[in-house]
Amino acid sequence: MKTAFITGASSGIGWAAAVALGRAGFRLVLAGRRRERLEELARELGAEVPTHLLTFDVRDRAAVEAAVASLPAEFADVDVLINNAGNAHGLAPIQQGDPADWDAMLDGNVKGLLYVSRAVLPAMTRRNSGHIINIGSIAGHETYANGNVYCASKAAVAALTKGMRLDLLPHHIRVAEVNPGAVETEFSEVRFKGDTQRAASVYQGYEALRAEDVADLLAFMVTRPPHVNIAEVLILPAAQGAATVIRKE
Ligand code: NDP
Ligand code: 8X3
Repeated sequence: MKTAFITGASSGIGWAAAVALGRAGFRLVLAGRRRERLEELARELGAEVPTHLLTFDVRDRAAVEAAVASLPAEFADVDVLINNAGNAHGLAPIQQGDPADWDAMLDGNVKGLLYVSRAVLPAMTRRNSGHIINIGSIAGHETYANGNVYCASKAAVAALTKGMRLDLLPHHIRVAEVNPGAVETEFSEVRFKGDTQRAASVYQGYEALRAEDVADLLAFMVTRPPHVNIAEVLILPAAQGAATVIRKE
């Protein structure tokens, strides 16, 4: 049984990825800050999917290192790492941006991904085997008005994915990036700081992706034979043409 480590498993894409990879026969390390959500997910997965829960903030390097070091032997040899934890905080012109939001995005989406990868990688390089999927975004490839720092954080994920793929090539570690468009999750609730009406309006008038749509893709990618790396995927709702171009009914 292979082991998959999923960050941001307490919600949205990460949660759905856990369900899809559990069904595909993986043992799962599930990480997030909200312990009770991870426990609920483990219950939903049931006894047939072995799970180990890790509660930490990806921005806290010492906590990341301690959590990964604490993995029991049967979960320590991570085969698949899905760097999914992340969020947008705010949507404002740069001149009105809140530096606390900038810190949250750059520290979480960029440095958090680095901290988790750095902590997990020895288990892969030692075995010359592994598969890392970074969850980027259409926003990392197309900067839109007011998206400034979130877009920059995801552009960094795109650059890091390419850098990691090159550096880890000698170790037979596949590195890939999945770039979703609009997915209806808690993402907009977080971006708009709990304004549920504003968050809901993001997904009104068209059919957004469901987290399960992205999870299906992730399950497909991680079950390809070892010589195949689906290196970069843009996955959009059929109604989305570009980051801010959506056909609404
Ligand atoms: P959700 O808000 O539903 O989930 C975000 C997840 O990330 C949660 O499980 C949250 O867990 C975790 N997380 C956030 N910050 C931290 C942190 N500092 N430390 C640890 N865990 C953290 O959003 P999505 O599922 O939509 O987002 C998942 C990824 O997909 C993100 O990287 C996002 O940028 C990306 N994405 C989303 C799109 C969308 O339209 N929804 C489109 C393109 C990309 P907890 O709060 O428990 O810590
Ligand atoms: C999330 C999608 O378009 O809101 O990454 O930036 S978008």
